[in-house]
Amino acid sequence: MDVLKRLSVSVFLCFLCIISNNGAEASHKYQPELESLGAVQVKHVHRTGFHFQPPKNWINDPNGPMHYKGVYHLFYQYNPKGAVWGNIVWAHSVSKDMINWEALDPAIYPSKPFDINGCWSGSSTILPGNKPIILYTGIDPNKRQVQNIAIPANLSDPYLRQWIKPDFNPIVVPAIGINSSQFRDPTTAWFYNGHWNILVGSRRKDRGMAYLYRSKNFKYWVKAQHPLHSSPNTGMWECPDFYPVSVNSKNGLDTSLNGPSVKHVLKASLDLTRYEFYTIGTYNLTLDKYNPDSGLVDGWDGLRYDYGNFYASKTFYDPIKKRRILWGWSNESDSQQDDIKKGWAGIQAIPRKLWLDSSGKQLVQWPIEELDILRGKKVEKSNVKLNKGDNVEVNGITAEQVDVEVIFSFSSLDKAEKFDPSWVNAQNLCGQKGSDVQGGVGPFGLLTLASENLEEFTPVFFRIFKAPNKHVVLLCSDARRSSLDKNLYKASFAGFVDVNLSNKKLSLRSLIDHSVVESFGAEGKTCITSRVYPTLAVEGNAHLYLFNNGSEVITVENLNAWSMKSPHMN
Ligand code: DQQ
Repeated sequence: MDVLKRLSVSVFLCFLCIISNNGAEASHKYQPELESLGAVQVKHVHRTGFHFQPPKNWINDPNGPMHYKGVYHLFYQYNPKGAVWGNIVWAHSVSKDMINWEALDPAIYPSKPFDINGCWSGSSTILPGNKPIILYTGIDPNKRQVQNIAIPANLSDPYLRQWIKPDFNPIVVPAIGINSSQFRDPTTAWFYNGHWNILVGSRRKDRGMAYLYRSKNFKYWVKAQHPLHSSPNTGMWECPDFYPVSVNSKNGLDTSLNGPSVKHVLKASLDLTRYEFYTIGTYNLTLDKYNPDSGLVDGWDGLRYDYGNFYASKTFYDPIKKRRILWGWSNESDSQQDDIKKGWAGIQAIPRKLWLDSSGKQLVQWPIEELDILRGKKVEKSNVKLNKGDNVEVNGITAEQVDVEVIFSFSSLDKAEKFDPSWVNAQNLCGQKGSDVQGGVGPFGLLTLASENLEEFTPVFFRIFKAPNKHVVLLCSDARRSSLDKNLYKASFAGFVDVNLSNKKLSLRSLIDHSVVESFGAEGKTCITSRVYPTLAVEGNAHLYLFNNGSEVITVENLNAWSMKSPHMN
């Protein structure tokens, strides 16, 4: 019976993996024949204007973001030799504002037995006395995943150009009983009761695990008896992140903080589906356990930072503006062959400030305020009525590189369609009820990256349903008609929005940047990033429209759109 049960769980997980792997290839597939194919030329047509990317080649996870002596540092997984995953090093860029970036030489690359087969993801911690330290996963000569540290060679260099890997590495190896190929991505350390603590992501059979390790001196680490948290049927937990959030302020908290007005967040990136989830809960210091709040679930039914192309994310505390900032990798949704032709793959989403919603039930995210420095020519609209079937163009902006904020309102919810309780999966619902399926209240929103005659467009829109005791709001970012190119992964990404509709308003902000549409619904309660590759709506031929396809008239109370300038990007 037990065997049967396990078999059916594995079949189910495999199935999940196939249907919902977020368009992303498993990121650790060694492909010696492809990984060092140098870029012949870099194709510019879909390169982003203001999102983080290097001049060429493959990138994935953001690693060890931090602030040090007036400089923001971003490290990231990078293949210096090609546009597919492989040859991974920690590339390094620095910035004064997290918008303009200067590339430095890679900070960490395979050079020692404890990382000779790869320098994989990890994080940074600022030790007392303002001393940064990096924790990362190295792949050793036996292909075991081990955890290492690296320290700056010169603390007086705010750019931290050089890193030393002490010979006493590795500092953590997979203990007996831990699968050595599923043991990686150490978190930022937090301090309490005389010890540093870190998590390492792993799995035992199908159970996702966040193993807990403790150290007094950052050199000798001991595994705690039990993991901080784990959950059945979730598979490998990559890139765990664990941090405190304030219950009564939007300010971020230093990772070691705890106390009565503090909740904790645990995030894991699920290798099986390439989706992330997070829970909010309580970190019990006596038992050294984390318990998600009741009603919050681990796994693919849980809450997500982003319901689209967004993975392997990492937060850090910015002491300058007292905020917690989230970085996430936005993977491509074209094919590997396309990436090789393009000569590049992967971008980082715009860094987001993140805080606990006043309900305590979810996080809220918003692009960092520094992004506003790129806002150029502005177009404004107000009090525009959208009847069913209306498309109204927003003229006068560069529609392929724009930041647009809209507030929509409606006078009544009476026409809202009935919600079927079997609609538990937002993405499936969006697939069923796309922007061209007429509704009651909605679909209404934006048609982004649209070609002139709407052969191509990526709609980002709301649809409101009536359930027995409440209204259900769906936010969709639907890539199905984003491109005439047939060989792309075109998902109808979607998430539900837990928002109070008593003021009969809904807001939407979209950051549109050539091949990415990054959207924030209801002031950052539900976020969706889509990667799209138009063939017509490119290079000056993209358009932006407002639309409504529901019988309830929608009013655009206010729209502000800014053509976005390009920063200095590596
Ligand atoms: N990417 C890294 C791993 C991590 C994965 C390798 C997540 O450390 O688990 O490039 O995308």
